[in-house]
Order: sequence, then structure tokens, then C-alpha cells
Amino acid sequence: MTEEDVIVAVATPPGVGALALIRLSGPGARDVAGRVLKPAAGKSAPWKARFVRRVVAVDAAGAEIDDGIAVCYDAPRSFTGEDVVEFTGHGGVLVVQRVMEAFEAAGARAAGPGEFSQRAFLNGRMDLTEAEGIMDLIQARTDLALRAARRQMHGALREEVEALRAAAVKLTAHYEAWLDFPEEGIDPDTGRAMRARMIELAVGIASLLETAARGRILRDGLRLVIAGAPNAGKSSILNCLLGFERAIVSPEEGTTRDTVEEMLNLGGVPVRLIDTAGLRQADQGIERMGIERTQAAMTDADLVLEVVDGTRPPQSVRRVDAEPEKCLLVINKADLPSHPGWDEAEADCEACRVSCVTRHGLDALVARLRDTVVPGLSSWEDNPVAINSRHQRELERAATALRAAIDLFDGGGEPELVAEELRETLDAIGTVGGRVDAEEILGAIFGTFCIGK
Ligand SMILES: Nc1nc2c(ncn2[C@@H]2O[C@H](COP(=O)(O)OP(=O)(O)O)[C@@H](O)[C@H]2O)c(=O)[nH]1
Ligand SMILES: [Mg+2]
Repeated sequence: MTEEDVIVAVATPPGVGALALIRLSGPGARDVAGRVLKPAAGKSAPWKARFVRRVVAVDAAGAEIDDGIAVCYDAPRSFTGEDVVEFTGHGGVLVVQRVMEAFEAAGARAAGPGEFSQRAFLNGRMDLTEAEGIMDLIQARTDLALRAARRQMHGALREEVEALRAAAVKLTAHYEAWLDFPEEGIDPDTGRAMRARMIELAVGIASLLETAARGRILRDGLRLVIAGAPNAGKSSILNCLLGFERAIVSPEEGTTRDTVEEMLNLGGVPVRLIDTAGLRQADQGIERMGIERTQAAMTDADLVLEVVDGTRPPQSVRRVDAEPEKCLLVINKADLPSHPGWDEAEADCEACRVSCVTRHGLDALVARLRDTVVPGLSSWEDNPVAINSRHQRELERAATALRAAIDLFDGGGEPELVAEELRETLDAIGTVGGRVDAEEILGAIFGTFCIGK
């Protein structure tokens, strides 16, 4: 595989549809396309970039396959930064296959997954965070996730990362210049100023890292686990929240044995709603395995809806074993006479009373969830950045190295070791956007300090 070849792929989903779009990219894409796409009768003017042209697709033997339209984009003004041709024809299975075969016979190679975006990245059309923003956009399930993805695609995260990176380059370059060229009389800047700059960078990294939880929720959904004793009405609540009968509801205890999962859009936040097997003593068998899954689900949960049957005395109800701050108590079956013991309990922990039969209290529960789940939803709107787990990993590596640099610096450690940790910091930040360039530090040293006259 080289970047010299012309790649081709169907950009629309497989199967039957009104239209299908086939895209070619690479030096010579116009030549390859020209062997397959012939101007429709009477249209023989030269093919101008960015103008739609009616064409007929022909196979290697010259037999006509399909009619459609084509547009070409000249490098570097295209998605990939290379010459690109897009052919839109009819969306049939066989016709698309024949056109693809014709392009391949004419010299194109079938593209691998993500190869167009990879070329766009390699050609400097976008950084890694922007490429990831495209994937986020395609996979977004709520409007909020969609908006966050669009902003990342348009460089909101790239700008923040690049600012951190620029600061790290400057810091590293300055320190190394002071270290490597003592005869130059560079202001050592090694005292308080140097430390202040390191701290400033650490604060910047930490504030980006704070967006990781939000990023995970926007991409994967917030994990909301419904747990409680058997027959409390957990599956009924799942169904009520979803608005359709997803889980089996029955007066028989132990009906739900596996976890049941469904996506819900809660005020723009994607929520993974997880119904679980009821918690009770079960020593073996499938029910035991179900209960183990419930416990695992609660451990991973962002929020646990603890459902209890309000007709039963509180003392008799087995309560869930989860961190109290991520638990919300729901007292179910409010249509039936409630046990007086819950009045006190309710006052203690601001429980929600609901009935799955009359739907009483369900709207209030949803509102309550929205408030709990989306703390400061409006501030999410203001701050578009939400990092993903890969960014988080690299930024944590950067933070660790920078902390080590600061500790060494404070403890009077070897300057070479400080420099090494600073380089590691820079490398980790650069990896977020896919830009790692050792030459750059040298460039900054020679550029900023004019060494080596
Ligand atoms: N009266 C009344 N019965 C309910 C309510 N919610 C659930 N139930 C009944 O309680 C039983 C257990 O419900 P289910 O959702 O399967 O409970 P789970 O075991 O916690 O999943 C079923 O017979 C439901 O019809 C409610 O709000 N009011
Ligand atoms: Mg159930």
C-alpha cells in the first residue's frame, strides 16, 4: 500500500437505495475515472473541477453500466487533500458492483476501512481529534452528542490541544537550550518562573482531563442501572421509561435473570438503561449468575435507581449495596396503600414515589433524573470540548510525566531527567492530535534563541 495509488470505495451503505456514491482518491484519480466515466452524449468540454457533469459509466469492454453524475476535486482542495472524483449512480447491488469492478480494472484499488480519512490526516487536512469527530458525528445518538461531535470535527479540541502543545514545546525548548548551550548565556528561567510555567501547563492538562466523564457519557451513554429486590417493579419501570414493553413483567419472582439494556434519550443525554435481576439470596444456578451480573452492573453504573415496593415494610426490603451518592430511591406501587414506614425513609432520602400502573410520579422521576444526570447541562453547551478515552490516556501520561518533572525540579534532581520528563509530556500531548515531531524542539531552540550563529 502506498499513497501513490488511487483508492476507490462505495461511500453509501451497502444494499439497495435510490443512489450510491462511489469515491476515488489519489494522484491520477481523474485518469482512472476518465477510463470509466464517459461524458454523456454531446458533453465533451474539458472536465472542470467542482462542476457537476453527466456521465455514463462503462466497463473495460466499453459496455455501458450506469448513468449518473460526477464531480472532481483537484488536490489539495479536497477531503483527502488528493485528487478526488465522486460518482453518484443508481443504488442497486449489481450495478454498484459492476461500476466498482470497472474502476478497479481501470487502475484503482479497493480502499481499506478509514483509508480516506487516514489520507486526509496524513496530508494535514485534519488532525486526529478532528478525524475522530467525524466518527463521533456518525455515531451520535442525541442532539447534544451530535453538537459536541460537530464542534470537535471543526477543531474545538484541536485548538485546545495545540495550545497546550505550543506551551510544552516552548517550555521544553527553553529548558533544553539552557541545559545544552551554557555558553550562550540564555536566561535560565529556572527559578520560580520556570516552575510557574510548568504548573500552568499542568492546570491546562487537568482541565481538559475533567471533560473525560462527559465525553464518555456523550459517546457511550450514561449507565443508569435499575436495581432492587425481586418484584419491586424494576422491569415495569424500565418499560415505563422507554414507553414500550421491553422487559417481561410478571408477579413471579426471579423473572428477569439477565441484564436487559436499552438506549434512552434523556434531555439530550444518551442513557443506557439497564434492568437487572432482583437482589435476593440465591446460592446457585442461573439466578445466582444473574445476581452477580446485577452487582457488576452496579459497580460500573453512573447512577443506580434503587426500586422498592412501597407496600412492604422498609425493614423487610433488602436494600442495594452501592455508593449512596449515586443512588436514587424509587418507591414503587404508589397506587396501592403504602406502608407507613416509608414516610420517614422518604423524608430521609428524598425518594421518588411512582406507580407503573397509573404512571403517577413518572414525569417527576424523569425530571429528577434529568437534573441528576445532567448537572449543569447548560455549561456543557458552553464548553464544547469532551475528550474520549484515547485522549484521556495520553493526557494522563502527559500529566504524570509533568508531575515527575516538577517533583524533580523541586527536589533539585538532575536537569537531564527533568528534560526527559518534559519531552515525555510533549510527546503525550502531541499524540492526542497525532502530531509528534522531535525536530520541532530543535526548530524552536534554533528559531527562538538564534543559537549557532
Ligand atoms: N399495583 C402495582 N403493581 C405493580 C407496579 N409495578 C409493578 N407491579 C407489579 O409487580 C409485579 C412485579 O413487577 P416486575 O416489573 O416484573 O418487577 P421486577 O421483578 O422488579 O422486575 C408484577 O406483577 C407487576 O405487574 C405498580 O406500580 N403498581
Ligand atoms: Mg424484572
